[in-house]
Amino acid sequence: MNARELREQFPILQQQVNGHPLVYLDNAATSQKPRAVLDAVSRYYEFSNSNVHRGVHTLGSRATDAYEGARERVARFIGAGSTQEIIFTRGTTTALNLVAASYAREACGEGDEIVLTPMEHHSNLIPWQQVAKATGAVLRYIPLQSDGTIRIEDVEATITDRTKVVSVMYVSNVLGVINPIKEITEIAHRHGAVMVVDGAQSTPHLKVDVRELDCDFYAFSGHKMCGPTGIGVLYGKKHLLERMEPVEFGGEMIDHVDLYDSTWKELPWKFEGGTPIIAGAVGLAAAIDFLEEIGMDAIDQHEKTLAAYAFDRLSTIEGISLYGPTSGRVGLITFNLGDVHPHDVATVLDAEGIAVRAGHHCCQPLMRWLEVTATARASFYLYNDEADVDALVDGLLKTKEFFGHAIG
Ligand code: 7TS
Repeated sequence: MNARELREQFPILQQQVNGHPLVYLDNAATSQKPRAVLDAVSRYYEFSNSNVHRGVHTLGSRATDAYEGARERVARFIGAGSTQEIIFTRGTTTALNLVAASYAREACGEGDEIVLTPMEHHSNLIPWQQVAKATGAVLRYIPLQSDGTIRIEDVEATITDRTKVVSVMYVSNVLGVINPIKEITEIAHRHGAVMVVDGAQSTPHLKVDVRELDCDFYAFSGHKMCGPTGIGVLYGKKHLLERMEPVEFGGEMIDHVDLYDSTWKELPWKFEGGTPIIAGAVGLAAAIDFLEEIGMDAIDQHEKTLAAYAFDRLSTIEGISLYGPTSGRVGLITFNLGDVHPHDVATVLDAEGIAVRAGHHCCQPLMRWLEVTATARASFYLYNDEADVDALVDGLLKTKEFFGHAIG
């Protein structure tokens, strides 16, 4: 896999920013889109655009075929057993909220437990807080080791027969750790709980097989994996989705409507009220084609090698703090440079054309656990290479010079 060659397929990455070639290292927030995805979306609008599932006319059939074809593509990509298990959503956040509002509100009662970790993104935290408030369920947290990893003994000790839902991120957007989802799922199932996986940071980077993980629900976003914004997926096991009530009601999701009562379509459409994100689904399918042509294993390997290189190079900068484990991490590195505020770090880097993120990364409880208010983060994707890491290191050395007094 040649990252420099791949980069040529991303028009946005060809520009200069502040007089420097753009070094885009904010991929955990959103990835850039290759020409193949941009073309698929514009081709859809130029050739097939219509509403789905209702038009008898030719464009209506083309749009429906494109939309339902995208669902098949997604099902194959994550190893789902059936397209009925693939619900298109706006993204990970909407998918997790759907499980919380539909499944968990029904399944949880007073004193039942929902198990999370302190590293969760707000999108996999607040929906469960809301369920707890509404049902009287209690939130319990699997503790973290000092390097941010999870020990199976602690998972065993936290999940009990009162646990109804376990919801954990596969990959942390701050620590870069890969959580032992398969093992956690096995423990959750032993206690009769369902396992929800926040796959926002895993699906773009690792080969995912939901049946091998055996998780009950799995959520991810298209925009972090070369697809458009506004499209995401909730995978759910069919027998659970069948039991669940929709949370959005209206057009597209109904079967029969009376003045005083209505019935719903079958899976997956009962969860897709309103005109769906058709062009988004088409773009996501094109993104999956693009990723699989390169190969998820090759992408994973490339990013792990790059992360190790970045970890080594950044470690040599005096005064830098790197968060998360030293090995077994995905391609993102979260750091602070002495007492310099991460927003200042990001501003100096931006002047050099280097895009990194600074802030709490939607993980305020994890920031408290790390005893910081914010961090900077460089996150890589398939088009990044060692030259980008070198540019980052040079930029950080400049930042250090600029704020020399603040670095001990
Ligand atoms: N879960 C994780 C682990 C995430 O990293 C994100 C987004 C989400 C959920 C929410 O995804 P959305 O597509 O529904 O917004 N993470 C980040 C980030 O790290 N920086 O910006 C967005």
